Amino acid sequence: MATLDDILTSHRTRRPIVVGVLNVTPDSFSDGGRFFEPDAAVAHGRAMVAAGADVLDVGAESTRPGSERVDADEQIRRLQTVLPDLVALGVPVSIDTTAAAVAAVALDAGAAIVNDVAAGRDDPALLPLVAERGAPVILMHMLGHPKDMQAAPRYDDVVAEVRDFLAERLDAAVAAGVERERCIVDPGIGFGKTLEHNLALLAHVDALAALGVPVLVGPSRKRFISAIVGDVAPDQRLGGTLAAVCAAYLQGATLFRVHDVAVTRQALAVLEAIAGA
Ligand code: PMM
Repeated sequence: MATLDDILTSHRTRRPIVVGVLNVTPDSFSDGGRFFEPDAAVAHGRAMVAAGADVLDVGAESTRPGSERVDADEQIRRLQTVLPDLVALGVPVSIDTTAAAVAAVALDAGAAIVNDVAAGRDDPALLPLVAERGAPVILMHMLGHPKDMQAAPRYDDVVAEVRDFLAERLDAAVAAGVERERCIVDPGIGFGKTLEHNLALLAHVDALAALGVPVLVGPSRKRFISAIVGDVAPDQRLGGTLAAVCAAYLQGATLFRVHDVAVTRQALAVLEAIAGA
């Protein structure tokens, strides 16, 4: 089992950290609301821990392209029934939300990490909350908002722009009182990016790793895989997911947000063994 310290030093130790995805939503693109019922959500969390998840990332608001916002009260309602049982599974729980009120309730219930796909831009109270609680935070890049982010994303130099954005959000977190050593950055695969943008970022994870904090990538089951191999259903995108995970690990990423925990663990164990040979 990985401790918070193991996670926050993983960029130096090269220990791969598997973050299991648990969407307590009726409409996620990748698992289609299968874990909206509390019993199903907790059973799936338990299965992912048994399969080797180091962290469970729990979210109650879908961020799929085109999705509508879910207000904080509704997110809290969805989370309150499952968080205590998920925390009791014994691995750090991260809360996937952009709302400080939701993050506060989750931290109160024992969540350990805040995963903010808006990197503190949606809710000005989020980074100060993270600072006050001393919680690690994941700062993700997104162009636009889930509702319109895939409309026509444009960059002059996607790698440089995402790197500069993450550097700026790291500075904003530190200015809010968060220790830099408690920050993790994420290029936000699929969040306001074309296939070419996603591929450029996956090919240049090293430029993000140069920021000196752990890098998380979340390519799991995403649509860019279908854009390469043809139209396959999200749960048929495991091969593509593993290729992206392995490419990112070899360039310095150490946290991998995935749906398929056991096979990701296996792929990373072999990759780690080869890298250490
Ligand atoms: N992707 C999704 C949701 N949350 N958080 C981080 N930090 N990085 C991601 O890539 C990310 C995320 C969307 O995927 P899902 O619908 O499968 O949860």
